[in-house]
Amino acid sequence: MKVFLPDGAYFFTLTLVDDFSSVEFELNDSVEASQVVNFNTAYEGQLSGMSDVDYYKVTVDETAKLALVFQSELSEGNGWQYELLSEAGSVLGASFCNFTDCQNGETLSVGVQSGTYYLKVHPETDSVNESFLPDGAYFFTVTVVDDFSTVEFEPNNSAEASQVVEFNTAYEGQLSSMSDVDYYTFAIDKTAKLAISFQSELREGNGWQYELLSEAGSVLGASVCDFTDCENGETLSVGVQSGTYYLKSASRIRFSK
Ligand SMILES: [Ca+2]
Ligand SMILES: [Ca+2]
Ligand SMILES: [Ca+2]
Repeated sequence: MKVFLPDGAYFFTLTLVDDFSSVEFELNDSVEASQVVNFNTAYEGQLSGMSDVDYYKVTVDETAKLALVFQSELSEGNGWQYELLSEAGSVLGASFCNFTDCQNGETLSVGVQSGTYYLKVHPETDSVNESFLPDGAYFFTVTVVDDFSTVEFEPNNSAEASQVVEFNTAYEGQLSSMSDVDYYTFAIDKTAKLAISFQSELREGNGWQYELLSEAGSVLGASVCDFTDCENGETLSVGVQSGTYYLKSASRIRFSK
């Protein structure tokens, strides 16, 4: 197939750079082989093939908010998928990074307890076709943010495991997978009108569904938040008595088996 033969010469240069502290080291394809990384340090890695997976490991010694900044060198339609995993392997936060959004950089914030956590980076698509491999490097920085009061703490997948939240405080959460469900709980000590303001970071066609539940589990109010409306923010108002309530958030499209 000579027609596919690239014409002309190609050139390359090998250079040994002394400062290797912030670069990826293969093989790092499993939790066991994960590369230990430091906070507040920009790392540069790349996916070498569709089967490449990169694991990085951080240790947190306090309850904190982890901010993960992820960015790509190039604007790639088939980009990167990355996940923040607990030591036990549960997904605490996840994101797809592609196109110019990824080139501009994005931040994923997750509340964590002290412990060991893993960042897993792999191709956005599950295909083994190498034409879907994102080109160029990716960059990430993990930072511990002192103010962790307004972030979601996983696992919060049931009323029993719900996260206690305060009034008049903006919380940031995310659905880490289609099966992720987030529960928040709060107590009300009088008859009142409860206003829930809900907003999304991005304009998403498959948006969020959230519900206000009574302690017994009845749905007192519900809304679907999607597209520009959700990006702009909306408010759901419900009259409530004193008692315990839950806010439940889930993805709008639910897959059933
Ligand atoms: Ca790699
Ligand atoms: Ca790897
Ligand atoms: Ca979540």
